[in-house]
Order: sequence, then C-alpha cells, then structure tokens
Amino acid sequence: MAARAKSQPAVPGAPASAPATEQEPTKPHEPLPPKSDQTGPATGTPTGAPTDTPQDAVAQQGAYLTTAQGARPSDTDHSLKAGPRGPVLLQDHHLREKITHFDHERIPERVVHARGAAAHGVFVGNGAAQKICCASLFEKGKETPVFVRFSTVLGSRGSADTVRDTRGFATKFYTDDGVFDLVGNNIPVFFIQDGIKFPDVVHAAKPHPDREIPQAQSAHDTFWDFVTLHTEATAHTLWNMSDRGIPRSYRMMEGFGVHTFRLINDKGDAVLVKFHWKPKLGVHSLLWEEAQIAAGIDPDMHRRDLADAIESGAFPQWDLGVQVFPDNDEQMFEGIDLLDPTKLVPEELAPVQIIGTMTLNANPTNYFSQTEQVAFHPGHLVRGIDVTNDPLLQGRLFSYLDTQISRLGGPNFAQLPINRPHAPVNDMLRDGMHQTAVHSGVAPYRPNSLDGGCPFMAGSAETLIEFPEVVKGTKVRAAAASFDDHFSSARLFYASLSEIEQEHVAKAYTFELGKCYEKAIKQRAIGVLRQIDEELARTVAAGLGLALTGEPAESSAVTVSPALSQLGGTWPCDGRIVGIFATADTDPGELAATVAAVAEQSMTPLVIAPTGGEIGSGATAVPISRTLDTARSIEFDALLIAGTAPDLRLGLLLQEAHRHLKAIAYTPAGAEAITTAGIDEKSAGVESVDTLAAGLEALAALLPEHRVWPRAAEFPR
Ligand code: HDE
Repeated sequence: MAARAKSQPAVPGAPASAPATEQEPTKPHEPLPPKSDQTGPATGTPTGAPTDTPQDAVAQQGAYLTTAQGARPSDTDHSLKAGPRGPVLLQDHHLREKITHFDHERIPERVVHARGAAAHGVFVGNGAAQKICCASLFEKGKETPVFVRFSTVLGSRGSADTVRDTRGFATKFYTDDGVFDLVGNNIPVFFIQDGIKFPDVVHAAKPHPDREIPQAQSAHDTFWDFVTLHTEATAHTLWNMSDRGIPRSYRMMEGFGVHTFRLINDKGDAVLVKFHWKPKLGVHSLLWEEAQIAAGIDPDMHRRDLADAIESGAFPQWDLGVQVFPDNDEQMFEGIDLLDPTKLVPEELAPVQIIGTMTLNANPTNYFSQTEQVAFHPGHLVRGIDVTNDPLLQGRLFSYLDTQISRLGGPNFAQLPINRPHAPVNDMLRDGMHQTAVHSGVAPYRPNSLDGGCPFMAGSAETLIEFPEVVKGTKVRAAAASFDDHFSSARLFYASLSEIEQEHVAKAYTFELGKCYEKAIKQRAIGVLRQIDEELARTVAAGLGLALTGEPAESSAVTVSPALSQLGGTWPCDGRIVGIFATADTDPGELAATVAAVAEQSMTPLVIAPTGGEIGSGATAVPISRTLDTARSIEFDALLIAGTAPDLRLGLLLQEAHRHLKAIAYTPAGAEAITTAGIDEKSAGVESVDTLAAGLEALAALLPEHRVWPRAAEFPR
C-alpha cells in the first residue's frame, strides 16, 4: 500500500492542510532565549546515564549538608528541644522538612510489572532495515543510546525475581528523531485479544482481594478460573508453565514485541513486522526447584545477576530482528491472523531478519530516578514506525500515558532525566504538577506572531508518519472470526518442545493446579489441556488424581517450530558462575591460577570454603567469597570440588547441584565429598580430574549446553 501525499486529506471530504510554509510569519529559528527572570536550574538532555550530567550536578552541589533551601544546619541528629529531656519544638524546620519529605518518599508502584531491574546501553543498526523503514536508529552503524527495564508482571516491588511469571522486556531508544519505546515481553503471545479485558485478567492473576495472597504467583484459583473460562489465554498460560516462565537470567531471555507493527520507508511503502530480541547467550531457564529455593535464599537473583555481569564487563547483548509480512488488506500470513496477539508466526515460515544489536554496558546510578521513574509507552513512536489495529495494542496506547500520571504524579513525567528525549524538545505543553522547565516566550500556540512564529512545523521529510490506512466498518463490539481459534498456537508450542521440556510443562501444570482449592476449576483445566495435547492432559489429570474429563481436540493436526525449543545448541558462557570448593589444604598458587583462568573466560569464580577469610597467606592468599553458611547451590552454574569437610551443608550443596543437572568436577582431594554426598562418580557430567586446571577444562566443555541434560535420565520420573 503506498502512502498518500502529505497534503491529501486523511478522511475523504476533510480539508487538506495547507503547506506548512504558508502559515509561518517568519523562518524557523531556535526558541527565544529566556528573559533574565526566567532562568532556572539546568534542564538539559541527560537521561541519568552514568556520565556526569548537569542534572546530577543539580542533585548534589557543594560538600556541606544543607536544608532543601540551601541553609547549612548545625546538627542533623538531634531535634530542637526545650532542654535535652524536654519536648520537641514545633519551630524545628529542619526536623519537619526531613520527616515530611521522608513521609512522601514512596510513589505508587506500577499496577503491573512493579518489580524490575534495568541497565543502560547502546543499540547499533546494521542497515538491513533501511529499505523497509526510514527510522534513523536502523541506519548502518548508527549508535542509539538505550535504557532497558526487565520485570516480572504479577509481584509487588519487593517480591522475588524467580517466580513463575512472564517477564517484561521494555526498551527505550533515545533516537535522533525522538524516543521510541519497544515495550515487549519474553513471551511472544498474550493472554487476551482485546485491551478491554486487561483489568479482568490482572484482577484474576493478582493476589486474592480478601487476604491479599498469594504474592507473585499464578498458582491460585482466580488465575486458573480466568484462564480456563477465557480459552484465548491457553497459549500464554502454556508458555508460562514452560521453562520460559522461570528464566535463568534476564541476560538469557528472548524479547518479543508481541503485536504486529508497521514499518514505513521514505517512499511511503509499508510492511508489517513482529519484533524479536535474540540473546547472544541463548535462552536458558532455571529448574522449578531452583526457582523456589532462590525465592527464599536470594530473592534478588536476577537483579543481582544483571548488575554483576555488567559490572564485571560481561555486557549482555541481543540482536534485534524482524519477521516481515506484506501489508495487505487481510493482514494474515499463512492463515495466521497478524492482528491477534495470542498467535505467533513460526520462524520457519517467516525468518527473523537481524537489523541491529544492543549491548547493555552500564548499571543505573540511582534505582529510583532511573529504573523506577522510567515511563514507557507503546505509543512513543518515531518516524517510520507505526501501530496496527491489533485491539490489544490499541488498548495499550491509552493505558500507559494514563498510568504515568497517577504513578509519577502529573503530566510532566517526560521531563524526568531518564525520560527526556535526546532529540530537541519544543512542545506547547505548559505548567502542571512538577513542571521543572522554565519556558520562554508568550505564545504556546500556533500559528502565532508574538513568538516569531516559533515553534514551526517540520517538513514532511522529518515528521512522524501516521500511515494513511483506509478504514471503514460498522461500529460494533465484536472480534474477527479468526480470533475464535484459541488452541492452534498452544498446540504448536507444545509440540515443538523437547521431551524434557514437555515433562517440565506437565509438572508445572500439576503443581499450579494442585495449589487450587476448587475441584471444578482443576477439572475444567484438564478439558482445556486436552485441546493442547491428550497425553499432557492425561499426565496432569493423573498427577492431580482427577478423571480425564472434557472432549478430545477436534483436530490433532499440528505444525512444529524447532526454533521454539531452548535445547540442542551451545552458547557462550559469559557471566556464568563457577564455584570452587577449597580448604586450608588446597594449594593457594593452583587455586589463584584457576580463579584467574575462570575470569579470563569471562566467567565469575567464587571460592567456597568451610569458613571465611583467605586460603593461603601473604601475597598469594586467595580471598574466600562464600562459606558453607552463605553458599547455596542455586548460585552456581558449575562446581569444582578441591577438598572436603565434615559438614552436611557441603553434601546438600553437591546433591542439589547434581539434581539440578549442573556440571561438577572434582580433584582427588574432593573425591570424599562426592562419595559422602551419595553421588555416583559415573553420573553424567560428574568429572574426576587430577588438577584444578583440568577440572576447569572439563566444566568449560559442559557449560555451553547450560546443563548436563543427559543426567536427567538418572533420576526417577
Ligand atoms: Fe503492559 N502495562 N499492558 N503489556 N507492560 C504496563 O504501564 C497494559 C501488555 C508491558 O518496565 C503499565 O508504566 C494494558 C502487553 C511491560 O516500566 C500499564 C495492556 C505487553 C511493562 C500497562 C497491556 C505489555 C508494562 C504498568 C493490555 C507485551 C513494564 C506501569 C491492553 C507486549 C514497563 C506502566 C516498565 C507496563 C498496561 C498489555 C508489556 C498499566 C492496558 C501485551 C514490559 O500501563
């Protein structure tokens, strides 16, 4: 479909807008300088990226403690009293200011995606999208700063990172043409097809309104009541029950735009696309038991992992890709409705074409002002990127601006450092709560003659493109007939998983439904599972002690997309954690060399010992990072055992690591620990080695597959 010329009316019969130049009384120029009484604190472009910015300077000036008004108090530890044992005086402004500000330190948490972790980075376009999109960020070699926030959906701000849930993957691109937000998830399909149902699904998934439990869980009656009554949720629920619902790390997740978007080139030609983020480290998950242990032992696991990896220089990277579809009237591809967000298009049918790479290379310098105050919006678009009629996306276009007003306290949140575009801003928005800009001029309207005509309208070669899609239809509350297909996408995903991934799915359903009280809901869920896979339904029903009720699926035809399985490849091990168990008998020189060798391979070495301190003494001493008090198996991707200790916790560490299919190597000094833990030395991925160096070599050979998957066969099913 070709774009209409700019001066043509969007709606037939409406007057065409006059060419911009005819309206302007003078030529475009910079905004008028502020008058002498209008200058204020710097409000320049910074986003809070960890370079020194004028805004940071405004935050803390001078070396001395002051009140908010800049006066220097003589003491900040004692309130002003009538005598040391007397009552506090109302006149103590420093006390009242300090406590009043503290009383108002919290802002409402996000209604969903409240818990998150973020990082700064850069996106570099590779030029591959230039033919289909005129957005500057996709130009070859173009570097665009980004800020990415990962999140869980259901839990509140203080909830655990490793719960079973969808993960948000929201990226703010500070492009030359303004801010573009790609606000996606780590799951390519969604629970509902229409934005009007979002409050309903969230009410069902959040804690019950009477007792406010369970926290950050979908394992409860209202969630399963909703998803079994609204079968359009079947595919997303299945993805949550798969290993995708418990990622190993934010660095090891795919990201999806979910909706279909429209890209437009300079000629006005449009294509439809689906966005994909592909992690260079591959897609990896926790095992369910690990996720549960982590929620207690290290509820910040994912937040810590992201920050530690970036701090150590193991910068996570993702390729951005698009699946491209023709923008025809049907907006279907191979029978898949591109406007239905519960459907995905298999990569085998529409390959993901890489259009650039993102590197996250800096941690936030302040959680509140960056990770908490960042405000994403799927409607923050730039020239060349437009939305489609996906009814879920349309609902989102309303919600995000609205939510920021209550969350960030007013309409001026775009002025917060993290939200400021890097492109020049000259809007006609004025005043309001928390206005920090000091606007100049007298005529925030246009056309005007008092401010010299400023701001001017840019020419059509620079402006946003609202694609002139022909729209007609009868006003109706209804969905397209193709939206009635609620199961094909779920069937496709399940059939594409490997055997062990399918086993995990069955166990997850059995666990979650096992937590429900209402038998009728569980029974209804079995009926839904039969629409995905008969064997899956049978296994879950058996686990729950229920009958196989409901009808078998009408069609057993299913396509398979091997790209949807996480297993079967090898990936880089950057940022992986290798635990080395050592004792006072371990040779410090050999240990130091191994620690250095782990770090050289971009992995993180953590020395574990029975107690704290150092192994060895003097210049060659190796610091101990964890003791048997503080070490727990979930932290380590692999273990190298170079000693033993008469302590049951060493056995627990080894047994859990073994059960969780982690690579293990042991030297002769560690052999007793392996035997005491009851681990068969012939077990897959348990390597007996002569030296620590050989042990590291053995682990480095196993780690690229993430886990020792063949070992799973050694455990009872
Ligand atoms: Fe969101 N979503 N959402 N969502 N969403 C929010 O915006 C909403 C949807 C997503 O790290 C809120 O600023 C509606 C799909 C992410 O700050 C809120 C609908 C996808 C984040 C909101 C959806 C997402 C949000 C809460 C259905 C994947 C976190 C706070 C019409 C493509 C962004 C906020 C961050 C956050 C509404 C559906 C992803 C309330 C109404 C589909 C990653 O505005």
